[in-house]
Amino acid sequence: MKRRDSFKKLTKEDVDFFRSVVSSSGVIEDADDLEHFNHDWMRKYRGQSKLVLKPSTTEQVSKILAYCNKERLAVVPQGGNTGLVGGSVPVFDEIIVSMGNMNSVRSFDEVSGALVCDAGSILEVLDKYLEERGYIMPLDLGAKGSCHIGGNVSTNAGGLRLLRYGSLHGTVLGLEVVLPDGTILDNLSTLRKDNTGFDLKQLFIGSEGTLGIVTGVSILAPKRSKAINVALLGLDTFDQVQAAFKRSKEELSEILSAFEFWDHGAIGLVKEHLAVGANDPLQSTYPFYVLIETSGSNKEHDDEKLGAYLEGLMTEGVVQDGVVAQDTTQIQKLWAIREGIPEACSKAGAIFKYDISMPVPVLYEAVQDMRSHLESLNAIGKGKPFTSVIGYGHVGDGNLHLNVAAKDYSKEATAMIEPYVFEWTAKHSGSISAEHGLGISKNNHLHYSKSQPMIELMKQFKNMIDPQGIMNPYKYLPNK
Ligand code: FAD
Ligand code: S2G
Ligand code: ZN
Repeated sequence: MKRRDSFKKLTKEDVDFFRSVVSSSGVIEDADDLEHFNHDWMRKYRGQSKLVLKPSTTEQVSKILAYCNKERLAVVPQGGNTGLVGGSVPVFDEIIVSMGNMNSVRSFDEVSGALVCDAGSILEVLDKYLEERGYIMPLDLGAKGSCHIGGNVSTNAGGLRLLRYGSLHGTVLGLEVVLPDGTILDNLSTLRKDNTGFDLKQLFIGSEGTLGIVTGVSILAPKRSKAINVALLGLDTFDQVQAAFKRSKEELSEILSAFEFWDHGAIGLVKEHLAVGANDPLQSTYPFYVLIETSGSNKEHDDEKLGAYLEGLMTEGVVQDGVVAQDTTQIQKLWAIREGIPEACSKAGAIFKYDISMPVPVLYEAVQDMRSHLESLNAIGKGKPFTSVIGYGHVGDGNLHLNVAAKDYSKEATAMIEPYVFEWTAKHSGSISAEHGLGISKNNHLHYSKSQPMIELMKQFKNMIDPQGIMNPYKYLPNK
């Protein structure tokens, strides 16, 4: 891919202008300091940005974008830089606008639970702020210590609590967004109901920095449950995982707050690479694991319900082993196994990540078919291009994280699994990106999940909002 000639190259005058807007502390030009911003979390994508701007106010963001729009300077908005599709780092020398300095809570309504905060607020910091007030963030991901709520909104992040609290399309009440020409859209409503015109905020949720910069978020926080239980189960087949899931919806019903699974390969990598691997309390290893979380208001009632559910599964042989966490420490230890899987994967070499959604019954077939496909190419095993294929994810969302470990990210290796994995997903009526978005790694495969008329309409909308194309270029929509 080639750098677009229509984008201006940065000049000293440009930098002087930006210094007049964000003062020197908000301007990063030093090559070593730039490294951190130019690399993505997986260290798979690397940009050559010469300038990072760190605005502290919405007005500063507005001035920056108005100038970039006039001068045709390309921009990449960056939050916690934990994205997994290459969306948060430049492709060439785009200016990075890092939101880290905009991290204040603006207001919190203790009656409704409506929280209004800056986009650069870290998810875990917000959750702690809410915990002190008896509330909880309606999303949780393994990246919570670094990711920003503005990045979560921009990627429409799913995560570990979607099963209980739904998607950001439902929990976000309003957004403050700066459009490419510097216009500030102030729609930071805290109303649960507002049926006055097109619901414009929805278009920015999941737009991955291609339509503007989210500077403020209004989100509805649920009350934090007093009674939390977590159980870890060992199972022999994915059919049993599904049976346990179906039963959990029937028998745990309103207190079910998470249902995560992982396979033997995933726990193997966690035990091989991470200390939290020692947290596994089960006596043997199993082909499949399930972590179930319940969140309710009455511990006794929940303990009884969970106990009856687990007993039923055990006596009917649906699960082979199981343990219920006895205290908060054990709860954290079990979650640490699940949340450690991405890091463990990244230590297994070059990881090809496929975040796909599909009907639950076929969820694990994607892993089995990928393995057989690589075996048919004689391409997996010791000394071969690929070393392992593992699966884990959010069963309740029909969301599989298919991770294929390889020796390197070579074109030959990529060609063995792409477009195979996208064709497989389309054939099984799935989506080629369930929650991580498109970025630079999935944009050219969008047609496997969206029709041409839909892609055309997305392009028209993008051109209307960002006619100069300066917002996060080369990504999200298919390149010509
Ligand atoms: P960044 O990575 O900085 O940016 C992501 C995208 O959003 C980019 O396109 C960027 O340009 C844009 N962007 C960022 N901030 C703004 C803004 N203020 N305005 C406009 N555009 C913006 N994702 C899930 O969905 N579910 C998971 O369970 C999950 N688990 C993860 C676990 C680990 C260990 C890791 C490393 C990642 C995980 N992710 C998960 C992926 C990632 O954390 C999410 O996509 C997250 O929402 C990204 O937030 P961020 O602030 O890091 O955004
Ligand atoms: C998760 C994280 C990223 C990955 O752990 O739920 O979204 O695919 C993933 O490793
Ligand atoms: Zn996930």
